[in-house]
Amino acid sequence: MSAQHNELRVGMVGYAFMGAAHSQAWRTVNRVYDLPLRVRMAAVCGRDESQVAAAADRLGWQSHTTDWRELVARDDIDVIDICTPGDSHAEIAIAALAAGKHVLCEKPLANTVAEAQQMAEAARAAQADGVRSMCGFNYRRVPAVALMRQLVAAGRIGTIRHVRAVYLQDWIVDPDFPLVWRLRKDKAGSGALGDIGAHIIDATQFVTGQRITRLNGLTETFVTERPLPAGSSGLTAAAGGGADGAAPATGAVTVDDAALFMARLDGGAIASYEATRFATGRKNGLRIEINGSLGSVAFDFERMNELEFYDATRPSAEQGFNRIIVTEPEHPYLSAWWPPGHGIGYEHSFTHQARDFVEAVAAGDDPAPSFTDALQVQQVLDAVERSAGLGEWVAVESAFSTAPS
Ligand code: SOE
Repeated sequence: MSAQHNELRVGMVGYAFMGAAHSQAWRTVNRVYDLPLRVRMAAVCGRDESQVAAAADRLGWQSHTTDWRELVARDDIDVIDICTPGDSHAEIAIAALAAGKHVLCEKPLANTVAEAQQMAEAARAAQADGVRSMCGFNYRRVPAVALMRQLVAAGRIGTIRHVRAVYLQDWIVDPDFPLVWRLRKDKAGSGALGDIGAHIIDATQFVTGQRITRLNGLTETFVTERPLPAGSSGLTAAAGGGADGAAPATGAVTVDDAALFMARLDGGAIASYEATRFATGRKNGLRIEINGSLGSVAFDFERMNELEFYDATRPSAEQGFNRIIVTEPEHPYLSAWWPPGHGIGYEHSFTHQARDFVEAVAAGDDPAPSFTDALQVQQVLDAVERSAGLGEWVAVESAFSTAPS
């Protein structure tokens, strides 16, 4: 970091949905929280010169480039923020860490366990030189989810029996939705499983403090062929296409549309998970419920400023799910925002993520979730795909079973 100016100079690679969310966070974090370092949005990187120049202007970046290697090599950049599709996470993160840059990398960490292992090893090696790294599982930074963890950690629901989590979307229900990168294994690694299933895996492990050890899963691809997007590169048409007005060329969907699995956690809980892009009518329906011996907590992203808490220790005549409005200053992250009852949104979780990252870098701490935490999520994703292929229970290889390096 630029010590003389107490600045943290960020270079971001990628500027689509996640790049826009991260840009909003970098723009606001110092205006909302009193932090020891001031973020400078130094540069944004993208492949197309005119598009990345427009993105720099729209999102508030001071400069732009089309070469991420140039960004990594600059000595006036302290942080590389990776907001690209998963097929480039490993190459960019490993180069950035080797160059002594702190790294924030979007989820899932990588497209394969092997890549995630290389990233986690590179992060551990860089740690010795004070280089910090974090994976961007933003939902753990929704205040109601962080409050869920506080209640569970305080024993308010007792021994955890059940973990129940779904992440439901419907943006590709239309078979004519084009074959975008999230539907290609070579770009995304997996489909709903890694894109949104990773979120509920991380969030439930974060809330419970327990890790998934064994699971039995299935995946499904409902629509196996889709029209190629305009200007597709690197794709071979599966059928059709051509200037004669025939049906647009199509390409094969090579990832899951939906994934379901049941699991055992290392603290004794049993769990069910569902991630799908075919839950017609559910736009971003992330729901988590944890049932314990003394009560339950339940979160629904469609009501993200609320948490339901059932306290079984209350007199039976008073029992029922208590709807906590999570907007009090004592609730996680909320002290910096609005007076009670006003609420916050999806984008605020990214500002909370940026705050935690900046505070950790300033303090010389390692932010969470680490690349090793994210590697463990990747191992769960891999186990679901192995189980789906075998049709049986499989063990989750654990990132934490290896001896600390
Ligand atoms: C698409 O499913 C997506 O943009 C995910 O990639 C994000 O992680 C999620 O927060 C919203 O939906």
